[in-house]
Amino acid sequence: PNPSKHTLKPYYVTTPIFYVNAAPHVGHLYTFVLADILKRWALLCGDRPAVMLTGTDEHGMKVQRAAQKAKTDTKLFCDQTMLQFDRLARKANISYNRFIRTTDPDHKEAVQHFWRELNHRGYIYESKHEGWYSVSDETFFPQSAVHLIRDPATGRKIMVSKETGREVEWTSETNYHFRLSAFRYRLLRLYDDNPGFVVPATRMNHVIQEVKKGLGDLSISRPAERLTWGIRVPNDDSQTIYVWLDALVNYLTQAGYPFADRTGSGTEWPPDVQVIGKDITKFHCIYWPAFLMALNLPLPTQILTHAHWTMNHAKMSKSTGNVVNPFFAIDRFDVDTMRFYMAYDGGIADDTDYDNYYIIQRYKKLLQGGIGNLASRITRGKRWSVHESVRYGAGQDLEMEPMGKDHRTRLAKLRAQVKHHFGSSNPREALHHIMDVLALTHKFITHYAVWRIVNDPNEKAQRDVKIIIYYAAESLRICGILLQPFMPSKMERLLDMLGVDETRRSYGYAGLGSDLSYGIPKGDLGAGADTSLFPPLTSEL
Ligand code: ME8
Repeated sequence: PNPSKHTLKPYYVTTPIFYVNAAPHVGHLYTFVLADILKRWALLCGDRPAVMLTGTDEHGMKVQRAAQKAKTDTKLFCDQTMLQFDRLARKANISYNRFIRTTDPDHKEAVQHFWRELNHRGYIYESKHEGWYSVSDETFFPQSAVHLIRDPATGRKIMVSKETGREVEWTSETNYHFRLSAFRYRLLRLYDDNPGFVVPATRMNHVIQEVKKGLGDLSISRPAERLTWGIRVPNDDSQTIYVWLDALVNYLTQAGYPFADRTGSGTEWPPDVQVIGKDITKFHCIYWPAFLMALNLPLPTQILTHAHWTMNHAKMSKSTGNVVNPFFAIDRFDVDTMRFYMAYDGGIADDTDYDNYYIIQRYKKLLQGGIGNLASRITRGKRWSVHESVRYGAGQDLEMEPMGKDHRTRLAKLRAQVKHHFGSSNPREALHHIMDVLALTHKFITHYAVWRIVNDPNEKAQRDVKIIIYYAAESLRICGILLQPFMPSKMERLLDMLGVDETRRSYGYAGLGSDLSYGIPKGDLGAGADTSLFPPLTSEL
């Protein structure tokens, strides 16, 4: 262990905290998986500890109404749904450090402290507020952002948000406001100085346009008689803190806010990356940095906004109900298959339509037929020893034709390229890159037809076999190491099959020839298709 590791600021990654108004669906699984991959990647690179935060957003009108509808006590209702999100995180092998709930006592203290600080610095004032409130989005919309439509379900005329299509209700009340308008210039400076603050760039541009259009002040409390379910405004029991202000502070609560040191040094603050869905861009890319700026707190380095999973091209959503149950999906396809599918097909810029057909295609072609097939061919080969090939083959060349040279070059460059894609917060590109190299390895061994050469008693042929097996084994080992963040259990098994020592599975060993000690499988490989890395699927469609 590196002794300085513990004095370094940990890598800090967060997910949004999920509303507990309904059960999780595969859209939530996607966010979990993306954030978990980023955390595991940081650990794989091994230069500092890593912290991942997830949890549930339990206050507000939306949850209060869902509990009323279920005729359940609100806290009890939260306790029940919260467990489903936590259960999903565990089932999906999400390595979070804390599952935070906004009903946790330390969070409540952090929010009230945050409020007092904003107030102390003169950023809060009281005034009358009128506007259209969407409970579903937990946000006010100005008149220009709503329109009247006929509800297709009931035929009733209703007012909805133009942006989200969700129903809004007219609200007129006195409440507290945050001087968001005072931050317009500083926000634009932030975006200008940090073009990577919001990923992808298209969404960054959209945020800049929004802020350029102008920013009004933000209502940050509701009368307690309207919204009872929430944290009270300090020194004013008649008002409840707005659920989004409450929710955003969760990221600070984890780091131990209020900080002993003003900037939070000595903790994991600030986040290196915050993963969110594109639906909540405004809250994280405009309101959130403004809140932090108001208190002179360090800002997150990057907000990674991802696209949505759709069903028949409509956004999967709890309120609409067009959702896929992630528990069933994991039971059916296995956790690592789902993690793989989400990361391989899931969009950052563009939405993806969820489809079992593609899960099965990816499984058969890339996992079972690709990496699984390669692993069993190499590790179960009766007529060669991986161990011997590795010791012999390192640094040796076949009289390499372009095919072999290309393969070797790609292997040698792979880890740096994967790191590059992670550096631009693009695990999907990283994954595609790794899978492309595996496909090339497949071509490589097919091209040299090693199972034919092995029959040739000629000394040169026997040497060539070892060299070919060496390069194929290196591909599996390197890809196996680099794929660990995506498919932790399967890759553990693969590296065991290859006999890679547990202490040699980090980024530093992912170079070509970085480990020459492997090749003797750990444990019994088992026989038959059902014991292979990616066994045949039991059900197809
Ligand atoms: O917005 N595709 O909570 P939420 C991909 N509590 N991701 C999806 C998705 C889909 N179809 N549907 C949801 C909230 N998500 C607030 C957040 S943070 C301080 C407060 C994911 O339960 C996506 O990450 O509505 C989205 O941002 C998140 O779930 C919203 O979950």
